[in-house]
Amino acid sequence: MKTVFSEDHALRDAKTELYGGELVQPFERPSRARYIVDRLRTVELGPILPPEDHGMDPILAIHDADFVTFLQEAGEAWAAEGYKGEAIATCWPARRMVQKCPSHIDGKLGYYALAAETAITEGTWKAAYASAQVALTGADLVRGGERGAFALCRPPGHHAAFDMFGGYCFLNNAAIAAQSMLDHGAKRIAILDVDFHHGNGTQDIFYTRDDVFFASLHGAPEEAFPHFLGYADETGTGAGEGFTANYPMPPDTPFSEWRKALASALDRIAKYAPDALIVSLGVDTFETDPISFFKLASPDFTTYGGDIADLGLPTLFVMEGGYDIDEIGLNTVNVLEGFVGAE
Ligand code: 5XA
Ligand code: ZN
Repeated sequence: MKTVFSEDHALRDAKTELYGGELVQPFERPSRARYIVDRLRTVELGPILPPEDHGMDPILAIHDADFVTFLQEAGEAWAAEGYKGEAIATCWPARRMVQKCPSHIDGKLGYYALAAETAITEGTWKAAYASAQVALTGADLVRGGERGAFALCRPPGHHAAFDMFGGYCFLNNAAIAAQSMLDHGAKRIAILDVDFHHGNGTQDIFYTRDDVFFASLHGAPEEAFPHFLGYADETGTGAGEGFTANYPMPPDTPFSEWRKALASALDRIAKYAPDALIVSLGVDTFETDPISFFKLASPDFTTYGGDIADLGLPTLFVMEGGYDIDEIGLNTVNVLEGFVGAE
């Protein structure tokens, strides 16, 4: 299986994350990608290719133009203010307040942020742009006839909505790849989100549409980030009614239960009969992930990679979360090896 990867991911190197009331080293850090690349090389999964530049159009096909401009300018605007730390949102247009974007960088951050853990830094835009190009190049590979491809995206994307960033995400790589496939002739695309966290951004982007089926397996929102989306009764609206499927699960969910939810999601996807499948691949479902609460063990990742392959669809894996640095390479590549082994 081919992997697409950009060294520009390392430009996303925030020093702080607001976690438990402290500023800590971000869980989403450059070494995550290095561990995955090392494992890809160890098992010789296939060539690792650089992305091709598709420009801004595919990004603007998914995201609000003013939001994208904000992402491009926020690092500089923050520095110009003379603040000492990294750009973190501290106020929001909460209930019964005006939903209008202010001109001050503090107001802009609050307007576009869905959470406060994610600092914007000088290199963030370039890394996010490269990450989107990685996903687009992966989509090209699958369109070109590859049975499976891996877009090693960093920063991740599934929390990024039409006009919101947060949860370590800035541009929604999976959504951008899906739209690109549709724009190149696909009629229907399915996105399966197996990250521990609900893919609120992806759901938001496609919630009213019937040309993308979105299924997410995740920690129940009562207990887990992003907390305000991902309930089972969210099923789409308007033309999109019935094209979103959510599988929230409680703390300590073991693989046996998780796999039942996966089987149900795969069954729904098979009935949808998409032209291709995009997997938002997060391995923070791992039993010792530091910020999650499912109980998958390393061999389980291989098993479910095989389950996904059994669908028989052209499949693009897009990297999302996973923070047990020691095991992230093993678990991620186990999914891909499980997929390849079952083809
Ligand atoms: O998939 N999303 C993540 O792994 C980020 C979670 C951020 C929690 N504050
Ligand atoms: Zn996650």
